[in-house]
Amino acid sequence: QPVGVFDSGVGGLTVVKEIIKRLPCENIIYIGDTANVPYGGKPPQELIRLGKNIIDFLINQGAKAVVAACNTSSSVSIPILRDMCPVPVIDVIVPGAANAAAVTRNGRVGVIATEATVKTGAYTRHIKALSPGISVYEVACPRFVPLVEQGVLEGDEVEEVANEYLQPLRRQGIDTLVIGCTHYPFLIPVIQKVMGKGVRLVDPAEETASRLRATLLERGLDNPGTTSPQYRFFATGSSESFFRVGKLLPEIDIRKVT
Ligand code: DGN
Repeated sequence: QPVGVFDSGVGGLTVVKEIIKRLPCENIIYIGDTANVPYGGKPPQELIRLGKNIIDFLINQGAKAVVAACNTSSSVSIPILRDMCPVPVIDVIVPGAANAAAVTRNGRVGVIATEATVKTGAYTRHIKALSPGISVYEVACPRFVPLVEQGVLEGDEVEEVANEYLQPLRRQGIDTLVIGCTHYPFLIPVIQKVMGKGVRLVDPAEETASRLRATLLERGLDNPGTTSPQYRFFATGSSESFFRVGKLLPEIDIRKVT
């Protein structure tokens, strides 16, 4: 049985990469909802409807666990859909918040994410639940996702946009920045350049994959025996950006997107 992973598009592949590192024997089925990307500006009811369709699809394909490799879904729809789901659902917000709370030294944490994620305040809530003294500064970066989906990952335009979004965070004196959208790790070189070396970037994908591993082990759902795991990729709309952007992650062998 595969692990099901979903995102609005190509961003969730940055989570798949970490899952493969920690769970090299698991089969994975991935769906990018490219017919509806970007999720960031959509209202909650719409995100819940889309999330439900995608989870149903993954369950029908035999998924034994679902990873919401999308911060927007994790913050908006998963809290509502999780209880209706017959298999464990792992989100990216809780792991990302835990990681950020653990690594900050000065108690000032920035979060960059989509508008929808920022609106929920989910990162602030989860970080403060772990460590109430931490100050959290969340900034929406709506232009990042379209750039990544187009495969524009460096150059003047990206730097200009990154400066516009990130300079206010620099002024807050944060020492930790949560990459709160699974598309953004593709922009890490530019983000790190603007923030400077002193700011630690936290990619929630790492802790998410660890938690998936722990959940599978706990429930006896892991698949230690497979020597050649199967990866299947689906897109609800255009699959073009999968090939173009997905190919930039050498850890993932994207041969076929249905
Ligand atoms: N990759 C998604 C996230 O982590 O929030 C959302 C991207 C989008 O569709 N705006």
